[in-house]
Amino acid sequence: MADTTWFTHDRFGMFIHWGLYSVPAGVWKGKKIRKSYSEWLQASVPVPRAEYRELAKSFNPSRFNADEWIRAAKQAGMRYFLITAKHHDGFCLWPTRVSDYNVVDATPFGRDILGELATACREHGIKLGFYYSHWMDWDGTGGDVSYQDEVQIDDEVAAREYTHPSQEAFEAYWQGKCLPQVRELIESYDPAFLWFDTWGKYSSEYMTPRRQEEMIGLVHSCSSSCLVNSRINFESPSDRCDYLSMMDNCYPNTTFEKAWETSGTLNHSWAYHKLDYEWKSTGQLIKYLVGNASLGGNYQLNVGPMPDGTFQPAALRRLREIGCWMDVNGESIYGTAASPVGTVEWGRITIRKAGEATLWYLHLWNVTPGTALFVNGLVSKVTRAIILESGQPVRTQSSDCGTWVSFPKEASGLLLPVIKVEVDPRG
Ligand code: FHN
Repeated sequence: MADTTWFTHDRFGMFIHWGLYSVPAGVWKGKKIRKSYSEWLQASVPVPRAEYRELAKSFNPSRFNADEWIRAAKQAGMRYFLITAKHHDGFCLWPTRVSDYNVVDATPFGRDILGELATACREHGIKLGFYYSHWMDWDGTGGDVSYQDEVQIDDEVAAREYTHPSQEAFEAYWQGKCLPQVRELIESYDPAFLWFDTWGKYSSEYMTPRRQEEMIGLVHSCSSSCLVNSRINFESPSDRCDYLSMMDNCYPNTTFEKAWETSGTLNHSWAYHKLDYEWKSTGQLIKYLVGNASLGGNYQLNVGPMPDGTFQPAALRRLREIGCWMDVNGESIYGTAASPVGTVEWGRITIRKAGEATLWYLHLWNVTPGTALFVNGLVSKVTRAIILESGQPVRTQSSDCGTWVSFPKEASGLLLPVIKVEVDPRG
């Protein structure tokens, strides 16, 4: 097992879904595709493989600037960055030696996207990770685990192309494409973590204990620090996974022994979908981050860049707003630990050790300004309490089973205010 200290400390990362599917962006031949995730285009229409591959000729993100992406992540308060090196369609964002179905050999763009991002991450001190679709690869090399339960296939050619592979065919893909590419990714870019993706009943059929061990063994033989997530087999992950990944947009209400994270979307689709307007509010997104942190978990917020390589204005605006909140409240997130008293009805709690003292960060979600909230279980002596954003002192009063903390009326305009309470455990 690798060391997850940095991961739990950093708490917040950016997830990117970007590839050939970003070009049609959820609309194929004038019609909105059936599946609401635009990256599922190939399966959802379904598009015969040869026709789908033609999309590579129009992938030319002339405005892509790795530095701008990583800056946007950093300014949002994110400390790590994760991108789809290869999604289910099998297309690769780096010049893999294993297949010419990649950004350098098959597109007019011809640049190593992962390489440029790795450089920008290094320069900005951001940890880099890769999403690699290991069990599902629709490129016809044997990894075509079917999605027939998810979308209806009524095209004869596509139906013939996309059926569950035999174990022999899958093994050929596994040995011939999947494992060599994972090795290549680690050897070329030295990622801090890998994010594998399975769900549903077929994951155990293909991600057998033997294959999981083979993958984890390979990762560890190439890197002693690269983390592996549990969605290598969501149904039954190996104990050797370093951290747990929840299902998409799932926010648990419990703590876990291992490091864990939720990956969530800004709107609905993971990749850019031109008809997706289901944007979550900035406040809601911050609540997901805080909620997970209060239970010892991380949050990976996804952006689907447009085909020209830029982020949508609606995405950028949210990232900037989250960044403003993190600028003043970030210490209540980074390096904090789970609430010692679980969840509370008025908000969430994170804590941090500071020498002898313990800092309690009270995230006020449902407190009327001008009233007080009760922190049940906070029985040690409070030495100081302030509104984190402004530094304004707030009054506290102890009782046998907890502490009353006042929330000043004039702070009513703050977005998701945090009160920092310093506690002397000896008191
Ligand atoms: O099918 C994928 C989906 O496209 C996306 O990549 C998400 C991210 O967690 N994972 C799968 C669905 O759970």
